[in-house]
Parts: sequence; C-alpha cells; structure tokens
Amino acid sequence: MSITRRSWRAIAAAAGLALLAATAPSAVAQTDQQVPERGLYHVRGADDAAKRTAVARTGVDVAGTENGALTVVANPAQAATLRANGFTVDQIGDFDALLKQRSVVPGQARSAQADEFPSGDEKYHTYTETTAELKQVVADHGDIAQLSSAGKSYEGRDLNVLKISDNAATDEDEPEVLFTCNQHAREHLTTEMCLHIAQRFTDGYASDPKIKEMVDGREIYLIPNVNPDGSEYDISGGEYQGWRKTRQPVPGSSEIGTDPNRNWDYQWGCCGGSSDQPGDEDYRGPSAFSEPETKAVADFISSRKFTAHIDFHTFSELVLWPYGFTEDDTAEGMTAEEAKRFQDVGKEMAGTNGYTPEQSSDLYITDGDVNDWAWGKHKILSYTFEMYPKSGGIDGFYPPDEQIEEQTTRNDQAVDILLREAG
Ligand code: 0X9
Ligand code: CA
Ligand code: CA
Ligand code: CA
Ligand code: ZN
Repeated sequence: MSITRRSWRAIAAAAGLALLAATAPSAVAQTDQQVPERGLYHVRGADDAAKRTAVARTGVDVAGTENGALTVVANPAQAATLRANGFTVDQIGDFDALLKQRSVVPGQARSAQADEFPSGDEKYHTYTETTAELKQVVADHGDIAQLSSAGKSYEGRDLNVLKISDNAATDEDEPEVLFTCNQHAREHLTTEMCLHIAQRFTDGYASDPKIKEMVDGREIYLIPNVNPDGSEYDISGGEYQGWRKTRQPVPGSSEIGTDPNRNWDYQWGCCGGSSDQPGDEDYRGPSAFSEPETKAVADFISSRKFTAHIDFHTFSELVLWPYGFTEDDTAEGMTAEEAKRFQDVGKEMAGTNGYTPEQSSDLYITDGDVNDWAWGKHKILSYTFEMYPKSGGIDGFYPPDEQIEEQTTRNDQAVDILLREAG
C-alpha cells in the first residue's frame, strides 16, 4: 500500500519534524483534491443487498445512505474498481478534509484539552469519563450496581462491565440481558446509549415502580466500550479521525486494526462478508478472535447465560437481526419459528423508535459479526441497532452532542421490550 497522508504525518511526527508534520497535508492538498487518499463518494446503482455486498467487497467503508445513494469512503483504487464494476461513483469530498471541518466549531478554537472531544462536543464521554461515570453509578447505587472487567484491550484498558440488578453482588437466578456499545471506534453515540441505560435503571429505581420491577426481575449487563483503544484514537489530537477498527497491529503487515464486527468465531470469513486485506475497513483479522477485545467479551458472554442482547452501532436507524452471513431467512441453527420470533420482536421494537426493521443481510452480507455468533453459538436473541441519523455522510458518525439525550431516550421502550423478551 502507498504511503498515505496519515502515515506520512505519523512518520514525520515520530521523527520530531513538527513543521513538516503540520504542513505535509496542505503540501499535497492540490493533488488530493482530485483523487484523495481517502475520498467520500456517493455510489449509485447498488439498490439490492447483493449489489451492496458487491460494493462492500471492494474493501470500501460503507457508511450509510444519502439521497438514495450509498455513502462510502474509498481510496483511489477502490473508486476505480467500483466504476469498472458498473456503479456510478460521484466524489463528494476529501474524507480527511471533511473530518477536519467537522472537528472545528466555526469561531471557536479547536479543543486544546487533552483526552476530550473536539470543542462543542464535550458532552460525549471519553473512555476516562465513561469509567468515572460507571464508578459514580456504583458509588451512588451500590446495592443494585456492580462494576467489573471482562479483560483488557490491546493497549491495556479495562473492558468495563456494569451489572444492574437487585442484590447486584449476588448471582441470582434471573434472566440475563446484555447491551454492548462502541464495537466500532467512531460510533461514539453508542457509548452514550449504554451510559443512558445505566443511568435510567439506577436513578429511576427508587421512584419508578416499572423500573424497579425490571431491575429486580433481571440481571442487566452493560459494556459501554467494547473497543476503547479505537474510540480514544478516534478523538486523539482534538480532531476526529474517522476510525472504525481496533488498534492492534496486523502481524506481517504495516496496517493497524481489525474490524471487531467481522472477528467473531461463527462462520468467520465464510461468505464474502468481510475482507482478508489488512488495510480494508472490514478486515476480519488473521484469525477468529484475534482481537483481545472480541475474545474477552466473547469469553465473558460464554461464562454467563444471556438470553437477549443488543449491540449498538451508528448510523442508519435500523433494527437488524441474524443471520448476516446468508440472505436466507432460515439456515442451520435458525428455524422458521425462530426467524419469526426475531422478526416479531424486531418489528415491535422498531415500532417504538421509528427505525426500519430487517434481517441484517438485507443491508449487506457480513460474516463474523456479533449477532451471528451470539445466536449461532448461544441462542441469544441478539440484535444490532443502528442509531441516529437515518442518512448522512461522514457527519453521520459525529452528530452534535445536543442530540445525545433525544437519541438515547428514543430507545427506552425498545430496551424495555428486550428486557421483557429475555424472560
Ligand atoms: O457493518 C457492520 O458491522 C454494521 N454496520 S456499521 O455501519 N455500524 O459498521 C452492521 C452489522 C449488521 N450485520 C449485517 N449488515 N449483516
Ligand atoms: Ca454541542
Ligand atoms: Ca466529555
Ligand atoms: Ca438480582
Ligand atoms: Zn458499527
């Protein structure tokens, strides 16, 4: 792979060439304007799942839809391949330049605070702030909340697990429900979703009989940061990086990061729903569970008896259910009756938040995602929610922090339905 602007800057910075590091991007900006190393494109002609899967298979980063087109991030070779495959490909802009714009609030200096979101977005919780918030929840509600760790990320961060239930310190015989957030680094709104669930079920416990009933009758587990190295990297330098993957270097390659949601050990790499190219955004890793984060979370899940689960992502406003590896509604380990249950509960949840309900492969084929593993291996009623917004370009991953409350509260009823179904 060629030296990208990103790695050039990294090399210059590592060499202590601050001036070069600062000026390198603009020095190459002229040619980048034509064919950016990371360009944002609208792709037209991908109007069914098979064609969207074909688009994804070129290794591009499918972000969402906008004005009836797929929004993708692609390098020049990938853009050329898409055109050669008959898709209409319009360049919208330079992904890195757009990220830079999104990171700066007009009239405000860029965030100078270390380990914080760009200025104007500080209500989002960094990993450190998330951990502090979880500790505060336990300090305030020690009888119904308990904090533990599923293990460590590649860079050594704890994968925080918050349990909420009556007699939290005791493993009681109550249905267990799991919510996971932030598998993908830049999907920061999902971390806020997990924190919102934590606050709602603890702050509301004493005053709201409905909340009390749910907390007393279930063991609710939350993992707000499945990929903390990635989310911290995504806000490093006070600027959004547009990062999706983990941060573990790929052995035998100069690339960093694996798509955690292609790394789960069920039909891993089976069906053209992930990439074997380390530089691609949906790179599945050198082996299933090669990433310490997916391995630790999987071991944690296997150590318990979860019956229901939502993995939160952004964006597109979708409720998705397995399988992702096949377009068929039924397959080995998924009877017609089981598929119908996924559909019924999925549609009921979507009826409360206004999302679109569908089988995940109706979007595009994925293999090695968490839902396929959770259902295929453990028969957990496992959904993916793609949160706000419904459509967008790169800004879709970075809604202003003013959206946090509305977009997390929006899923309250859906969460309650999942808790009910866990019983
Ligand atoms: O591709 C993913 O991992 C998820 N979308 S995201 O834009 N957040 O990256 C969707 C996973 C759901 N599974 C399938 N679409 N098959
Ligand atoms: Ca704001
Ligand atoms: Ca903050
Ligand atoms: Ca309990
Ligand atoms: Zn995602």
